[in-house]
Amino acid sequence: MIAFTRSVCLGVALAISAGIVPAQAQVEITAAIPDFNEGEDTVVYTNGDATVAQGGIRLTQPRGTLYASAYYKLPVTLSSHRSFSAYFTFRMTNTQCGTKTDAGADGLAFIIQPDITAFGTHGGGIGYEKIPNSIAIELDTHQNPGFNDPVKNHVGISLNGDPKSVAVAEIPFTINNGEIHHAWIDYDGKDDTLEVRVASSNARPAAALLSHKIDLEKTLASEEFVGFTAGTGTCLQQHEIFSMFFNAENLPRGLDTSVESYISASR
Ligand SMILES: [Ca+2]
Ligand SMILES: [Ca+2]
Repeated sequence: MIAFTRSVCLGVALAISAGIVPAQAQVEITAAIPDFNEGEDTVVYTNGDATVAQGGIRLTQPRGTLYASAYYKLPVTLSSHRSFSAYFTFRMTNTQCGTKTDAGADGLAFIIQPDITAFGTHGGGIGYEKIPNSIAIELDTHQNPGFNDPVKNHVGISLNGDPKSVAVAEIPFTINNGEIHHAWIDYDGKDDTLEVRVASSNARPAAALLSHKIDLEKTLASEEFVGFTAGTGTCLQQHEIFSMFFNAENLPRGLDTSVESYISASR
Protein backbone atom coordinates (compact mmCIF):
# COMPACT_ATOMS: atom_id res chain seq x y z
CA MET A 1 0.00 0.00 0.00
CA ILE A 2 1.38 3.40 -0.95
CA ALA A 3 0.84 6.17 1.59
CA PHE A 4 -1.34 9.02 0.35
CA THR A 5 0.55 12.05 1.53
CA ARG A 6 -0.48 15.67 1.78
CA SER A 7 2.30 16.65 -0.64
CA VAL A 8 0.94 14.27 -3.31
CA CYS A 9 -2.56 15.82 -2.84
CA LEU A 10 -1.16 19.31 -3.11
CA GLY A 11 0.96 18.44 -6.16
CA VAL A 12 -2.01 16.93 -7.99
CA ALA A 13 -4.23 19.90 -7.06
CA LEU A 14 -1.65 22.39 -8.29
CA ALA A 15 -1.06 20.46 -11.54
CA ILE A 16 -4.81 20.19 -12.23
CA SER A 17 -5.38 23.87 -11.40
CA ALA A 18 -2.62 24.69 -13.92
CA GLY A 19 -4.47 22.67 -16.57
CA ILE A 20 -1.91 19.87 -16.58
CA VAL A 21 -2.96 16.27 -15.97
CA PRO A 22 0.16 14.60 -14.57
CA ALA A 23 1.05 11.08 -15.73
CA GLN A 24 0.30 8.49 -13.06
CA ALA A 25 -1.33 11.02 -10.72
CA GLN A 26 -2.54 9.17 -7.70
CA VAL A 27 -6.28 9.18 -7.12
CA GLU A 28 -7.89 8.07 -3.87
CA ILE A 29 -10.97 5.91 -4.49
CA THR A 30 -13.25 3.73 -2.37
CA ALA A 31 -11.51 0.42 -3.12
CA ALA A 32 -8.39 -0.31 -5.19
CA ILE A 33 -7.05 -3.84 -5.57
CA PRO A 34 -4.43 -3.76 -8.37
CA ASP A 35 -3.55 -7.43 -7.81
CA PHE A 36 -4.27 -10.32 -5.48
CA ASN A 37 -0.70 -11.30 -4.66
CA GLU A 38 -0.30 -10.13 -1.07
CA GLY A 39 -3.01 -11.00 1.40
CA GLU A 40 -5.85 -9.55 -0.66
CA ASP A 41 -7.86 -12.65 0.24
CA THR A 42 -8.52 -10.81 3.50
CA VAL A 43 -10.52 -8.13 1.67
CA VAL A 44 -12.56 -10.57 -0.44
CA TYR A 45 -15.50 -12.69 0.73
CA THR A 46 -16.19 -15.76 -1.40
CA ASN A 47 -19.25 -17.97 -1.87
CA GLY A 48 -19.77 -21.25 -3.72
CA ASP A 49 -16.89 -22.37 -5.92
CA ALA A 50 -14.95 -19.08 -5.62
CA THR A 51 -11.51 -18.82 -4.05
CA VAL A 52 -8.61 -16.36 -3.99
CA ALA A 53 -5.64 -18.18 -5.53
CA GLN A 54 -2.68 -17.70 -7.87
CA GLY A 55 -2.87 -13.94 -8.07
CA GLY A 56 -6.58 -13.60 -8.68
CA ILE A 57 -10.11 -14.50 -7.68
CA ARG A 58 -10.95 -17.80 -9.33
CA LEU A 59 -14.73 -17.63 -9.51
CA THR A 60 -15.21 -21.07 -11.06
CA GLN A 61 -13.00 -23.95 -12.02
CA PRO A 62 -13.50 -25.44 -15.50
CA ARG A 63 -16.14 -27.91 -14.39
CA GLY A 64 -19.85 -28.17 -15.16
CA THR A 65 -22.85 -26.70 -13.27
CA LEU A 66 -20.88 -24.48 -10.89
CA TYR A 67 -21.80 -21.04 -9.57
CA ALA A 68 -20.05 -18.62 -7.32
CA SER A 69 -19.67 -15.07 -6.10
CA ALA A 70 -16.94 -12.94 -4.51
CA TYR A 71 -17.38 -9.52 -2.91
CA TYR A 72 -15.19 -6.74 -1.60
CA LYS A 73 -15.52 -7.46 2.11
CA LEU A 74 -16.42 -3.95 3.26
CA PRO A 75 -19.81 -2.47 2.37
CA VAL A 76 -19.67 0.60 0.14
CA THR A 77 -21.77 3.70 0.78
CA LEU A 78 -23.31 5.10 -2.39
CA SER A 79 -24.50 8.68 -2.82
CA SER A 80 -28.18 9.62 -3.12
CA HIS A 81 -27.90 9.31 -6.92
CA ARG A 82 -26.10 5.91 -6.59
CA SER A 83 -23.35 7.05 -8.97
CA PHE A 84 -20.17 4.95 -9.26
CA SER A 85 -17.18 4.11 -11.45
CA ALA A 86 -15.66 0.63 -11.61
CA TYR A 87 -12.84 -1.08 -13.50
CA PHE A 88 -11.65 -4.69 -13.40
CA THR A 89 -9.62 -7.23 -15.35
CA PHE A 90 -10.83 -10.75 -16.08
CA ARG A 91 -9.89 -13.94 -17.92
CA MET A 92 -11.84 -16.96 -19.11
CA THR A 93 -9.81 -20.12 -19.88
CA ASN A 94 -10.18 -23.88 -20.39
CA THR A 95 -13.29 -23.53 -22.55
CA GLN A 96 -15.21 -26.69 -23.34
CA CYS A 97 -18.60 -27.38 -24.90
CA GLY A 98 -19.18 -31.05 -25.72
CA THR A 99 -16.24 -32.07 -27.90
CA LYS A 100 -15.50 -28.44 -28.83
CA THR A 101 -12.84 -26.46 -27.00
CA ASP A 102 -13.40 -23.15 -28.87
CA ALA A 103 -16.64 -22.47 -26.99
CA GLY A 104 -17.37 -22.24 -23.27
CA ALA A 105 -19.92 -21.03 -20.76
CA ASP A 106 -21.45 -19.21 -19.16
CA GLY A 107 -19.60 -16.02 -18.27
CA LEU A 108 -19.17 -13.68 -15.33
CA ALA A 109 -20.87 -10.56 -14.02
CA PHE A 110 -19.98 -7.47 -12.02
CA ILE A 111 -22.69 -7.07 -9.40
CA ILE A 112 -23.87 -4.55 -6.79
CA GLN A 113 -26.34 -5.86 -4.20
CA PRO A 114 -26.87 -5.83 -0.42
CA ASP A 115 -26.08 -9.40 0.80
CA ILE A 116 -22.43 -10.54 1.05
CA THR A 117 -23.52 -14.21 1.12
CA ALA A 118 -25.61 -14.02 -2.07
CA PHE A 119 -24.96 -16.21 -5.08
CA GLY A 120 -27.55 -17.20 -7.59
CA THR A 121 -27.76 -20.08 -10.03
CA HIS A 122 -25.53 -22.02 -12.42
CA GLY A 123 -25.69 -22.07 -16.20
CA GLY A 124 -27.23 -19.10 -18.01
CA GLY A 125 -27.96 -17.49 -14.64
CA ILE A 126 -24.20 -16.66 -14.49
CA GLY A 127 -24.28 -16.82 -10.68
CA TYR A 128 -26.51 -13.73 -10.32
CA GLU A 129 -29.93 -15.11 -11.27
CA LYS A 130 -32.50 -14.70 -8.46
CA ILE A 131 -30.37 -12.25 -6.42
CA PRO A 132 -32.91 -9.54 -5.51
CA ASN A 133 -32.30 -5.77 -5.35
CA SER A 134 -29.29 -6.14 -7.64
CA ILE A 135 -27.73 -4.79 -10.78
CA ALA A 136 -25.47 -7.17 -12.70
CA ILE A 137 -23.41 -6.28 -15.75
CA GLU A 138 -22.79 -9.64 -17.40
CA LEU A 139 -19.98 -10.67 -19.72
CA ASP A 140 -21.86 -13.55 -21.29
CA THR A 141 -20.21 -16.16 -23.56
CA HIS A 142 -23.11 -18.53 -24.25
CA GLN A 143 -26.27 -17.75 -26.18
CA ASN A 144 -29.43 -18.64 -24.25
CA PRO A 145 -32.40 -17.84 -26.53
CA GLY A 146 -34.73 -17.97 -23.50
CA PHE A 147 -32.82 -15.07 -21.99
CA ASN A 148 -32.91 -13.02 -25.22
CA ASP A 149 -29.14 -13.34 -25.68
CA PRO A 150 -28.39 -11.67 -29.06
CA VAL A 151 -25.22 -13.70 -29.73
CA LYS A 152 -22.96 -15.78 -27.53
CA ASN A 153 -20.31 -13.07 -26.93
CA HIS A 154 -22.13 -10.10 -25.38
CA VAL A 155 -22.47 -7.70 -22.50
CA GLY A 156 -25.81 -7.27 -20.73
CA ILE A 157 -27.33 -5.09 -18.01
CA SER A 158 -29.58 -7.18 -15.76
CA LEU A 159 -31.78 -6.09 -12.87
CA ASN A 160 -32.97 -7.90 -9.75
CA GLY A 161 -31.54 -11.27 -10.72
CA ASP A 162 -33.38 -11.56 -14.03
CA PRO A 163 -31.02 -12.92 -16.75
CA LYS A 164 -33.27 -11.35 -19.43
CA SER A 165 -31.13 -8.23 -19.68
CA VAL A 166 -32.72 -4.80 -20.09
CA ALA A 167 -29.94 -3.81 -22.53
CA VAL A 168 -27.35 -5.83 -24.46
CA ALA A 169 -24.49 -5.29 -26.91
CA GLU A 170 -22.34 -7.68 -28.90
CA ILE A 171 -18.66 -7.51 -27.89
CA PRO A 172 -16.49 -7.07 -31.02
CA PHE A 173 -13.76 -9.49 -29.87
CA THR A 174 -13.93 -12.91 -28.23
CA ILE A 175 -13.76 -12.53 -24.44
CA ASN A 176 -13.28 -16.23 -23.52
CA ASN A 177 -10.08 -16.68 -25.56
CA GLY A 178 -7.80 -17.24 -22.56
CA GLU A 179 -6.44 -13.66 -22.56
CA ILE A 180 -6.85 -11.03 -19.85
CA HIS A 181 -9.46 -8.41 -20.80
CA HIS A 182 -10.57 -5.13 -19.24
CA ALA A 183 -13.99 -3.74 -18.30
CA TRP A 184 -15.16 -0.29 -17.16
CA ILE A 185 -18.61 0.38 -15.75
CA ASP A 186 -19.60 3.98 -15.05
CA TYR A 187 -22.91 5.19 -13.71
CA ASP A 188 -23.81 8.86 -13.57
CA GLY A 189 -26.91 8.91 -11.36
CA LYS A 190 -27.54 12.61 -12.00
CA ASP A 191 -28.47 11.98 -15.64
CA ASP A 192 -29.26 8.26 -15.13
CA THR A 193 -26.67 7.00 -17.65
CA LEU A 194 -24.95 3.64 -17.28
CA GLU A 195 -21.97 3.05 -19.60
CA VAL A 196 -20.08 -0.21 -20.17
CA ARG A 197 -16.72 -0.49 -21.92
CA VAL A 198 -14.79 -3.68 -22.67
CA ALA A 199 -11.31 -3.83 -24.24
CA SER A 200 -8.37 -6.16 -24.69
CA SER A 201 -5.91 -3.51 -23.45
CA ASN A 202 -5.86 -1.34 -20.33
CA ALA A 203 -6.51 1.90 -22.27
CA ARG A 204 -10.07 2.99 -21.51
CA PRO A 205 -11.96 3.35 -24.83
CA ALA A 206 -13.36 6.83 -25.49
CA ALA A 207 -16.72 5.50 -26.64
CA ALA A 208 -18.92 3.20 -24.58
CA LEU A 209 -19.82 -0.21 -26.01
CA LEU A 210 -23.20 0.03 -24.27
CA SER A 211 -24.89 3.16 -22.92
CA HIS A 212 -28.26 2.82 -21.22
CA LYS A 213 -30.60 5.21 -19.43
CA ILE A 214 -31.62 3.75 -16.09
CA ASP A 215 -32.58 5.08 -12.65
CA LEU A 216 -30.72 2.94 -10.12
CA GLU A 217 -32.20 4.78 -7.14
CA LYS A 218 -35.14 2.38 -7.61
CA THR A 219 -32.87 -0.69 -7.43
CA LEU A 220 -29.94 0.09 -5.13
CA ALA A 221 -29.86 1.16 -1.48
CA SER A 222 -27.21 3.46 -0.01
CA GLU A 223 -25.17 0.61 1.50
CA GLU A 224 -24.22 -2.23 -0.84
CA PHE A 225 -21.61 -4.87 -1.60
CA VAL A 226 -19.71 -4.91 -4.89
CA GLY A 227 -18.19 -7.95 -6.51
CA PHE A 228 -18.52 -10.65 -9.11
CA THR A 229 -20.51 -13.77 -9.93
CA ALA A 230 -19.95 -16.53 -12.48
CA GLY A 231 -21.48 -19.80 -13.56
CA THR A 232 -20.93 -22.87 -15.73
CA GLY A 233 -23.43 -25.30 -17.20
CA THR A 234 -23.14 -28.25 -19.56
CA CYS A 235 -20.59 -26.07 -21.35
CA LEU A 236 -17.92 -24.67 -19.07
CA GLN A 237 -14.77 -22.61 -18.54
CA GLN A 238 -12.66 -21.16 -15.75
CA HIS A 239 -13.50 -17.55 -14.71
CA GLU A 240 -10.94 -15.31 -12.99
CA ILE A 241 -10.62 -11.69 -11.80
CA PHE A 242 -7.12 -10.15 -11.54
CA SER A 243 -7.82 -6.61 -10.34
CA MET A 244 -10.76 -4.54 -9.16
CA PHE A 245 -11.26 -0.84 -8.60
CA PHE A 246 -14.47 0.76 -7.35
CA ASN A 247 -15.35 4.34 -6.52
CA ALA A 248 -18.63 5.17 -4.78
CA GLU A 249 -19.02 8.29 -6.94
CA ASN A 250 -18.85 8.76 -10.69
CA LEU A 251 -15.46 9.77 -12.08
CA PRO A 252 -16.18 11.92 -15.17
CA ARG A 253 -13.24 10.50 -17.11
CA GLY A 254 -13.69 7.01 -15.63
CA LEU A 255 -11.08 4.84 -13.96
CA ASP A 256 -8.11 4.56 -16.33
CA THR A 257 -5.07 2.73 -14.98
CA SER A 258 -3.12 3.56 -18.17
CA VAL A 259 -3.25 7.25 -17.15
CA GLU A 260 -3.59 7.30 -13.38
CA SER A 261 -2.82 5.09 -10.39
CA TYR A 262 -5.27 4.48 -7.60
CA ILE A 263 -5.17 3.74 -3.89
CA SER A 264 -7.95 2.75 -1.51
CA ALA A 265 -9.44 5.51 0.61
CA SER A 266 -8.51 5.36 4.26
CA ARG A 267 -11.42 4.35 6.46
CA1 LIG B 1 -26.04 -16.59 -21.77
CA1 LIG C 1 -27.16 -12.68 -21.54
